[in-house]
Amino acid sequence: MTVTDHHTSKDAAPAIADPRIVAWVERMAALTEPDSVVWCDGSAAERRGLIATLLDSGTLIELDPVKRPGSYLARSNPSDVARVESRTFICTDKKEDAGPTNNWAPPSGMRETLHGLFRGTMRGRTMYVVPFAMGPVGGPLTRYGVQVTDSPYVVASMGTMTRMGTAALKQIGPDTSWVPAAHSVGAPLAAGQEDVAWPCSDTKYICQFPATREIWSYGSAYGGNAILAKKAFALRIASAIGQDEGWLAAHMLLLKVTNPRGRVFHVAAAFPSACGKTNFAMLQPTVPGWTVETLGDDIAWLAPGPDGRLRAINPEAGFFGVAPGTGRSTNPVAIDTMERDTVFTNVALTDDGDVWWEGLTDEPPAHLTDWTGQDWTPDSGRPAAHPNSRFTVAAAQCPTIADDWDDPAGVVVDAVIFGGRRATNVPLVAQARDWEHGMFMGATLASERTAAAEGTVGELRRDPFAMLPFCGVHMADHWRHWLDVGAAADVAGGAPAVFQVNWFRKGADGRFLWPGFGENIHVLAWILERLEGRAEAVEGPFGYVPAEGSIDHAAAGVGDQDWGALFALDRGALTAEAEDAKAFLDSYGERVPPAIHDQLRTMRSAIDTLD
Ligand code: GTP
Ligand code: SPV
Ligand code: MN
Repeated sequence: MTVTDHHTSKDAAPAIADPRIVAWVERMAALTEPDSVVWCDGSAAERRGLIATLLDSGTLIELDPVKRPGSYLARSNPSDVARVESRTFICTDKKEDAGPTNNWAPPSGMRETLHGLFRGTMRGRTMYVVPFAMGPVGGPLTRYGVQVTDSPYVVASMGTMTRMGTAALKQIGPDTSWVPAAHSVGAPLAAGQEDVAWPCSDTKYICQFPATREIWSYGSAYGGNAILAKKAFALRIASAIGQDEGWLAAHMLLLKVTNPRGRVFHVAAAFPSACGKTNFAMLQPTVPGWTVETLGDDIAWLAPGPDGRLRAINPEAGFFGVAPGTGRSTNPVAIDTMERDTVFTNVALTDDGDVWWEGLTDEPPAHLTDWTGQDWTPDSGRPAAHPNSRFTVAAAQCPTIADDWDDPAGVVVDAVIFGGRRATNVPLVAQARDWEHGMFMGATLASERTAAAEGTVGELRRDPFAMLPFCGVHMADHWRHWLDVGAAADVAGGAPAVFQVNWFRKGADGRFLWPGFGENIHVLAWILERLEGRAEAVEGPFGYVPAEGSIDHAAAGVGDQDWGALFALDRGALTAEAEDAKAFLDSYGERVPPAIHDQLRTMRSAIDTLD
C-alpha cells in the first residue's frame, strides 16, 4: 500500500506494515503535509544517512574521529533544553482521573488544539515513520509503538534508545496493540526557506491520552519531550496500561549485584530525575568481592512472573544520561560507555574536537566553545555545558552491562529502593518494615529539584515514586496499584524488600556527609545482607536503620561524627516533616489508600517517642 495524497515523494509502506499503521500514517501525512514520508528500517545504512543529513543541516557537529570515534555534538536552541512539565498534559475524560499532580485537558478540546497545530506542521520537511519495541522484540512484557516525527535528530535518538525498525514493525499484527506517537518540532519551512540547526517552537504541548493510548508532542526536540518511547510511552501511557493489565511502569534503574559468596540479586531503584540512577546502575564497588552489573538506568517495567514473583525488564535499549557530574572518579563506567558512537547534546566542545562538561575533569580546559557556541574560559562565570546536557548511547556499549539485561522474561526483583536528594531529615538508608511501609516511603518521597525540567533548582518537592512528572493515572491510584501488585507477589512467594536511601544529606557546613558513588556499595551491601538475615538493624521512625557496626563507615572514609549526622533524628524537624506529609496526602483526597495514612500515623507515633 502506498501513501497517496498531495504534493510529493512518499515511500511505499513496507508490505509487512499492519494496515492500521499504514492508515494512521496516511492520516498524519494528510494532516501535517510533509514533503516526503520515510519508513525507518533501523539499519546501519539508514543511521549513516540520518547522520549525514544532520551534519548537513548543522544539527550535529562531528567530533574528532580518533578521540571520540563515531560521535557527534548537538546544540539545542537555548529555549529547548529540558522537559517542560508545565506543558505536559494528561488528557482523560474526567479531570479527577488525571489526579492532582498532572496538568489536565479534556481529550476532545486538546485534540482540536493539536489538530490545529499539526495542520501543515511538516511542510518542507520529511516525516519519518519510526516503529519501535519497548523491551526485547517478541518478549512477553514487550510493547510496541510507532512514532512519526519531522526531526531526524529524534529518529537517530529513537534508534539508540529503542529497538527501532523493521523487526519491531513485524511484531505488530492485526491483534497487537500499539501506541501511536505523533511528534513535530512545530517549525514548517516555506518554499526556499533555510532551516536552522535546531528547529523547534515556542509553543509546546506534550500530550498523553491514556484511554486511547496515544501521544502527541509539539514544539520540542529535546529528550523526553520528543523521544516519545521514553517518558511519554514507557512511563505515562505504560502506567495506564499497567494498571489495566496488572503490571508496573517505574522510573527505576535496574542492577544486578553479586556478593562475595557468589549469590546474585537484582535491585530496582527509583530516584527522581538527575538524582543518581545512572550512577547507581553503573556502580563500581570500592569493597572487594562485590560486583555490580547494569541492566537499565531510567525505566523498569515490573510484572508478576509465572511463579507470581515480580520480574522486571528495562524496556529501553540505550542511555540518555546526565553529563555534568559524570567523570572518571564518579562514574568511570559511563565514561567508558561513551568513548565512541555517542551523541552528546548541549555539552561544551574542546579546541581539539572532543567534549567537556563540569565534573568530567577536576581542571577545566583553558578554552572551550560552550553549549551555546560561544567562546568560554574558566573565568567566564557561567557553565560551559548546560546543567541538563546529556549523552545518548547504546546500552550494549556499557562495559558492565549484565548478561541478563535483555532477557525477555526479565529478572526477579529482590529489592526495591526509593531515593531522593534530601539535605536534611532523611537517613542514609532505612529498610521498610513491610510492603505497605515501603509503599508509604515511595508515596511520600521528596527531593530537591534538578535541571532535568524547568523550575527552580534546589526547591524541595514531593516526588512520589519519582513519578511526579511521569504518571499517566491519578497518583493515588498508582499507589493503590503498587500496593495490590506487591500484596499479590507476597502471597505468591515474596514481594521484594523495600528500602529508602539518601546520598545527599548535608552537614551544617553545606558539604555532603556521604561520599557517594562507588562507596554506595556499603549501603547496597547492607541492604542485601538484610535480605539474607546477616546484618543487624534498629527500628525508628523511618523503619530499620543499620545497627552500630553493621556498616563499616570508616572504610567509606566517613568519621563517627558524620556517620551519626547521617542518621540524626531531630524531633522538631521530623514533626514538621510529618505534618507536611499529612497535608500532602490530604491534598490527594479520598483516593489515597488507607494503608498509606496508617503508615503515617505509625511514623508520627515513633517521632513522638523521640527525645
Ligand atoms: P535522569 O536521567 O534525569 O532520570 O537522572 P538519573 O537519576 O539517571 O541521574 P544521574 O545518575 O545521571 O545523576 C545526576 C547527578 O547526580 C550527577 O551530577 C551525579 O554526579 C550526581 N550523583 C549521582 N550519584 C551520586 C552520589 O552518590 N552522590 C552525590 N553527591 N551525587 C551523585
Ligand atoms: C528525566 O528527566 O528523568 C530523564 C530525561 O530521564 S528525559 O528523557 O528528558 O525525561
Ligand atoms: Mn529519568
